[in-house]
Amino acid sequence: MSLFDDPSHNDRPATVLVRGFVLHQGWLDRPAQEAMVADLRAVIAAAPLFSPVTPWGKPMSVRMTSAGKYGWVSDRRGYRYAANHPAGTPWPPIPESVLSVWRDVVGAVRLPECCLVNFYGEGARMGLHQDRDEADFGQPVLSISLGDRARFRMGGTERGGPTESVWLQSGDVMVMGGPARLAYHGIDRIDFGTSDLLPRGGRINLTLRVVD
Ligand code: MD6
Ligand code: FE
Repeated sequence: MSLFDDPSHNDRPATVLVRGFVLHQGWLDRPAQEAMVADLRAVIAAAPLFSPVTPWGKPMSVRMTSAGKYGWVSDRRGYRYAANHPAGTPWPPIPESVLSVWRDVVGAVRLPECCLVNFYGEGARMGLHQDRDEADFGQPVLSISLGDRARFRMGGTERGGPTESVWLQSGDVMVMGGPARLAYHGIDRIDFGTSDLLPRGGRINLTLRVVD
């Protein structure tokens, strides 16, 4: 285990570059994380978490919802961006606390149109995938981690190539852009109960994307 990779090391460096992924460790302090969780509770009240299935009918272990112009959904009809929650209602707006991270980190002209909210309970994981349902791969994807730490695996743009992994902890912000924009990535596992941010444990990951 390297210095950068040790979750118990209390002198974590602020920014780490791994395979083109830019990881800002500890970007959000505890009060900012708590404020964001409160905003996300309001999002989830308006657009409840649901359990997606893959196009092949396999249930995913994460529960999801979204905020913004589009939400990301998966069901028997496939993966896609949709203007409405499966219940038929529009997605709530992306909270200002979340947009401000995008402004501060990406500093871009365009704002994200989708904030995907993934909830990982005990045992949940996410298989290696590419984020490639967006129109402009020049726009980065930004992710925010809240709650229990998770093992994030990163590869290259070809499936089956070499990979590396890092721990993502509560308050960490990751940017996937440039040559890494189409890299394979996923969550091997979460270390359930390693954070007390969420009262019943688990992990929330937000991914922010420009879609159109
Ligand atoms: C997760 N993250 O951290 C899953 N995608 O739970 C992603 O799938 C992801 O962290 C694009 C960019 C950054 C990410
Ligand atoms: Fe992804």
